[in-house]
Amino acid sequence: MKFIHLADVHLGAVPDRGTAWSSSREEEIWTTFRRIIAGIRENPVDLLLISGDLFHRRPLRKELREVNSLFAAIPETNVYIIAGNHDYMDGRSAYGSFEWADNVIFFDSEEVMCVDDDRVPVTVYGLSLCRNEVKEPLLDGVCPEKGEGYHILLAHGGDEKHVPIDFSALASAGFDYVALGHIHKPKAIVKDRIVYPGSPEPLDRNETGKHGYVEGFTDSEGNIHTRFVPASARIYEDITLVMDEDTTQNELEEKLSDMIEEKGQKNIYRVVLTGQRSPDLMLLPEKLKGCGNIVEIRDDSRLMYDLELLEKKYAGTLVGDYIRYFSLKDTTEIDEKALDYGLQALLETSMR
Ligand SMILES: [Mn+2]
Repeated sequence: MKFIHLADVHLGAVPDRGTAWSSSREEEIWTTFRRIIAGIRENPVDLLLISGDLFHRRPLRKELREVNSLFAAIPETNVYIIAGNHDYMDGRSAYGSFEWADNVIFFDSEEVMCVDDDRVPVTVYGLSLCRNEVKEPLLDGVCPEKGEGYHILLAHGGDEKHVPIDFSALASAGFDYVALGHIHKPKAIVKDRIVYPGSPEPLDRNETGKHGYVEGFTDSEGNIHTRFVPASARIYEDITLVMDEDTTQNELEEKLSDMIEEKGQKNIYRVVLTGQRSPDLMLLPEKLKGCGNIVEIRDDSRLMYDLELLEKKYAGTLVGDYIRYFSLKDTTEIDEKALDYGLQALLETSMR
């Protein structure tokens, strides 16, 4: 028995609105989904499990027709779908009245329903979210019926506002596999047993690292094994640039361009500036954005002042008092920034 487990595809999402690459990202979410289905067409699996948030919001009828035609093109695979908190199934949802292809099973209720697969010895259990917030622990007490074959549960949530889950209870409930959705980074709660595949495409800058889906198969002894398959067109990654007293703007731009070339021009980066920089550095953080797809520049660097020396030199003046004020208290990150910026402003005016 073989299956593919997808979740949180978020068709219709527009990541990084306002950036040059945003509309490409909107298309890539669809393209990657189509590519995964095309892969199943070439190498059929028994089950395709879609654990919620296939769509970023309530799907339109034309979007359902589109995905349904993709599913109809993989008739050897039975497709099981639940709704998540983004594409939740309420009275106004196009999910409600839609007529799916013969190989598609949509779970339309917030109560757990179960379906015996018509081709492989599997019983699939599933429940949809019918609201965007569900604080009730809907999975508490849920367990498989007695019977032969594999018992697979599809569910969406796992945080406080979206079906809180007691994972240790779920682990001992008796399911052979729990196909979860909602968390966008891939995560196995219990290896090969309780798994979040993550979203096939990352949707924002915090979703760094590999994205894809999970492939499952049974071995000769009948045990289920899973494997994460990377599938995204791009990834988000953080780049840290460490500065020292000799660093110049030009050097930063060259270093950043080199790193982006090495890591991939297509990927999307968040750049963090760290280290200590000279008060004489002409730093233009926004200009660094020209080096690639850069969604954010964060400046965590500190100005390099010899505080002891300055405090002595400017003793009895505003500059000296300013340094003294900070040296007498327990400084937070914000204090450090205030000290840097304040000192820079004071020194610039006192040098006139
Ligand atoms: Mn979700």
